[in-house]
Amino acid sequence: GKRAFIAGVADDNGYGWAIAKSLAAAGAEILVGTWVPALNIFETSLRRGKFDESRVLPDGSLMEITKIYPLDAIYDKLEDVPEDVKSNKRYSGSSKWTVQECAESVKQDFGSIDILVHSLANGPEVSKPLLETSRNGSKKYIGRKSKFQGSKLSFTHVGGSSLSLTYIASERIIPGYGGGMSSAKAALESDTRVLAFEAGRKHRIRVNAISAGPLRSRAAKAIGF
Ligand code: ZID
Repeated sequence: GKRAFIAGVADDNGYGWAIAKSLAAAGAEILVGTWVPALNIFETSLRRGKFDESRVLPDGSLMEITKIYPLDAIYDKLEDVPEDVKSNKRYSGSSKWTVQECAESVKQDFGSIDILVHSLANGPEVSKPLLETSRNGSKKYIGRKSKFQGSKLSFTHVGGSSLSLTYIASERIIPGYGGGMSSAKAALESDTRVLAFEAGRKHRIRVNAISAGPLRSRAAKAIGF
């Protein structure tokens, strides 16, 4: 079977969870990356059976998550993490949650993965129109998207597939899709093409993005969609 790492699962409402379920139903082993501040509640809820109903697969069995990794995709490596974040009590209880460390942990634990899903969302200024978005706000979002895709999560030696979620606001004006998220999706789509070319030639890894339809996830509620 294939092994999938899905970044961006912290409840059972988002795309990450739904994709994890589909992959599990198709026989894949599921690893997830969960935003550090959301890790505790996600693990607790999972343990207490809060998601059991939504864990049911078409064959009646429950989706198993082999391992949950703490992740904050804003940071590439430990040196990038500011002191106040390191010592923040929402972060200090976990370790190895930068992109690079997380990738290393997965490699140590499992050797390699076959499928990488990027299902992260969190623009710091999402509710602001682009006109009022700070350079920092949009830069943060863009950086995160492309960095994660380009990260060195170790794929199976040859082959493998990476998937991101995008939105048509990259190409057309969708009022309310603010905070530089439209720019981030445009960058993501461009990165997807370039990375598909580069990683395809170099490692035979496929890089794709799906333009998603509306889903009332936590992130979608935050922007009032
Ligand atoms: P979600 O909140 O379920 O998932 C986002 C996850 O990212 C959460 O688990 C967060 O904890 C996690 N996260 C945030 N910041 C970080 C971080 N720094 N490090 C690690 N994890 C972090 O939301 P979702 O499932 O909606 O989002 C998943 C992907 O789908 C995102 O890339 C979205 O942009 C994309 N997407 C979602 C929708 C939607 O409707 N939910 C649409 C298009 C794309 C969309 O907005 N019509 C209107 C709107 C839309 C489509 C059609």
